[in-house]
Amino acid sequence: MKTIYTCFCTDVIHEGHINILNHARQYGEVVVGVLSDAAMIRYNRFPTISFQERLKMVEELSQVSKVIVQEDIMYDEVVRTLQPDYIIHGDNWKQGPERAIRDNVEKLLQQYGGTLIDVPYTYNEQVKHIDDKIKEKLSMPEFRRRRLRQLLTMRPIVKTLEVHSGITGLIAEKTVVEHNGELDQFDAMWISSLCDSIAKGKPDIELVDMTSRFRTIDDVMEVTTKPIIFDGDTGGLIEHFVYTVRSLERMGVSAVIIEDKTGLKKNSLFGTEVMQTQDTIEHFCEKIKAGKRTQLTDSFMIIARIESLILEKGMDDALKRARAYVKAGADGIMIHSRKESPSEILAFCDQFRSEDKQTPLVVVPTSYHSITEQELSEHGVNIVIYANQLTRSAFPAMEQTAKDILKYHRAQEVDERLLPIKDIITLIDTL
Ligand code: SPV
Ligand code: MG
Repeated sequence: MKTIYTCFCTDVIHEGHINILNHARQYGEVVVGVLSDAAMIRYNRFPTISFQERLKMVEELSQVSKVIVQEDIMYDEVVRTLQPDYIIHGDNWKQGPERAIRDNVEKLLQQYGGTLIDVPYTYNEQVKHIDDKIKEKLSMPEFRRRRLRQLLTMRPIVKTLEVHSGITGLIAEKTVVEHNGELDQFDAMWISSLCDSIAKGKPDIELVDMTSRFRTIDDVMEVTTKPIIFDGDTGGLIEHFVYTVRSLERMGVSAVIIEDKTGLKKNSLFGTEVMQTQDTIEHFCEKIKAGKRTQLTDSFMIIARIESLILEKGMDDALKRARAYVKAGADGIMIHSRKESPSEILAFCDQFRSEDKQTPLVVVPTSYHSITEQELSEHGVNIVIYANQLTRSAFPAMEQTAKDILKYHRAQEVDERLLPIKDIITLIDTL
């Protein structure tokens, strides 16, 4: 009896999967791998049901003889242990980043004369409808809110990209890359006060009001499913902050980060070049406590951001504040720096981690951008936020285009570096 293997990374079985299984059955005994959650979220949708439920769903299929767990996106381990005569998959993996997985399988099979079978991918109204329903479920407040906490247990470091509109949200949502045989995507989105303000042509001084900031969240939420970390600036007055917490929680935002500054807030990247006042430990702890008392779900996180290094108050002050904020109930600590070297951030992380193994650590490597995610993770960082790179990449491109149209009195010279019209009109999903 020959063995035929396929791997499922789905939380619903539809006619496309049945088609693959019916095909597979003709070749021999069908073994199905269920991709682990950790592997699935590297390039695919976040699962809406538990891994055990996904396993059971596949086990119940009559065409399936055996179910195994596939721990990795690439098939090396499975092929080594199972040595299937055939591997079967929908032909959709011939395009896009998933091609790397197909290449991996092809190479592995060649080593011992196994055969790869691509069956035409099933995509019709019904499959699209099932797809839409899962996406809708993932975007619901309950699902989305708790996803950040889930990711913190599943990812070595949660990679977060700044977004400030529907279109930037779609970039964070949909971008998947293949590099050196590895697939990757962003885990979460950051609604930056800086970039939300810049998009509106305003300074980052808590001038853009909460109603407008919530509008941005809503625009992003309408077209995405990934969790949102909201830059709450100082959180404002304690009496106001509690209302913000409730609103964010209700909307399905996963976390708010508030910084320990008071009075007229200026962007941290100005450092001590402008007048900025740090809050007292006591008052900021009161704000954290008030927020924690107000929130209604267990999934929402209030993360305390420490500005001591930005304001050159020293490492001891930063660590003292971290301890106090955690004691006050903060669900995470963000430590910020505007130095080009990551050394002070790493020193903070090492010391903090030696005292506290649990509390999530968040960093924003804008100025110390040479550091890699792996290095950060090795120093105990759990969330990395790329806080403004999308805005900073779009602005010079748009400005140059405006300049060139003025220069040449026509658009031909700029056209070759623009997204083709066909691509821009198909970028957005239609219902
Ligand atoms: C933001 O993105 O608005 C931030 C991070 O608060 S920073 O600009 O580095 O202060
Ligand atoms: Mg900000």
